[in-house]
Amino acid sequence: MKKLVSFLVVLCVMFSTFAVVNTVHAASYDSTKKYKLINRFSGKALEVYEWSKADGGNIVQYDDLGGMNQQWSVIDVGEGYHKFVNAYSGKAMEVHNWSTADGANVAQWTDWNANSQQWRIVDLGNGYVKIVNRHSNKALEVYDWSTANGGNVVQYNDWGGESQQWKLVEVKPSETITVNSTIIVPAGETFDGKGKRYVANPKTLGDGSQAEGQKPVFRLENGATLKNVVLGAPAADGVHTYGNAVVENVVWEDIGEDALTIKSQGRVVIRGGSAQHGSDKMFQVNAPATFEIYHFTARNAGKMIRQLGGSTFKTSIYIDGCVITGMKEAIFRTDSTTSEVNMVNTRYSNVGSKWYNVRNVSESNNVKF
Ligand code: DGU
Ligand code: CA
Ligand code: CA
Repeated sequence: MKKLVSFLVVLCVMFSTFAVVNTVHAASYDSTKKYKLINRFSGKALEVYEWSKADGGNIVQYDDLGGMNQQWSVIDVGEGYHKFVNAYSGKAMEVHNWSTADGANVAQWTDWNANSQQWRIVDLGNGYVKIVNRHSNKALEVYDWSTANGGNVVQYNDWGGESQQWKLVEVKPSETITVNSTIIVPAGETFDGKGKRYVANPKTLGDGSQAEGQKPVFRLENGATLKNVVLGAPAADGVHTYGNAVVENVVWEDIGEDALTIKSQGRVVIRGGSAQHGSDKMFQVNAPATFEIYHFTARNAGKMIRQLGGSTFKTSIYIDGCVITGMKEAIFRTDSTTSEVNMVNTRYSNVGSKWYNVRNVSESNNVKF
């Protein structure tokens, strides 16, 4: 009898282990890809309603029309959670107002590293996942079994209904363009890549190795904006900026020699986007600059930011709402005693010494995981 009991105990432990393994198993999502989320019951797509860019803009379902407001970055933020960032607005999906109530609205808000903006993606083993909020522990659902366009998306007690099941489908770039000579974005103008992938011709621009002297795929003149671009491999010397520049929703699938270089003095702002797989540097600062990086995902490189070796000019760096993982050396390395960094609302892990030779550092609301 004793033997039978202990056998049963062992069996139970085995089964519960299996159950745990099954429910925590989740596919991995690439931060440089975009996904659409299709509801199982209605067949409709998760979207930001009426192309809102505002904090509080509602999240609903609609016919799958392929718009950027129906495309999402799915970003691993560590500790088993992800954030969902809308490709059009750059804002994060959240349960509004820290609610823990059934039926509470799900909308978008500026990503500030809140638990109400983080979600557990649980693979249901049937091609669908459920998406559970970190703060409330409630599931993302289409309210009241709606099959209508504009049907509201809310949180609800996780009861396993089909209106709480979602399929994540990768949205691939519509086209891959080989760039033979550097694309110049003139002063004050905007280049919108509309989600297309751009790759360097290795014979004319560079093969994306660590060889110096490669040419950039994009050159931004003073006041230019580059947006909605996917840089594929090889990415040669990435993006060069001359003066002020904005780089919005640009992803580097595979960093070339480096991802972006500040070539002359200015204010360079990066909003959203992601870069990964760099052998050494991601962002290179070769001139005095104010460098602001918002809601960017930086993965796997030697260092995220490097001020030109031996240079003593002042670089001011602001990092807000980013996810930074897998930097061998540091987030920022400089040889200048006047350069400074302020990092806020950011999640990071495995970033080497974090600040390498940086004398002026301030930080708030960051989480190391
Ligand atoms: O000796 O100046 O890699 O701008 C080092 C070089 C090096 C730069 C950098 C860049 O720091 O060429 O791409
Ligand atoms: Ca909603
Ligand atoms: Ca370079």
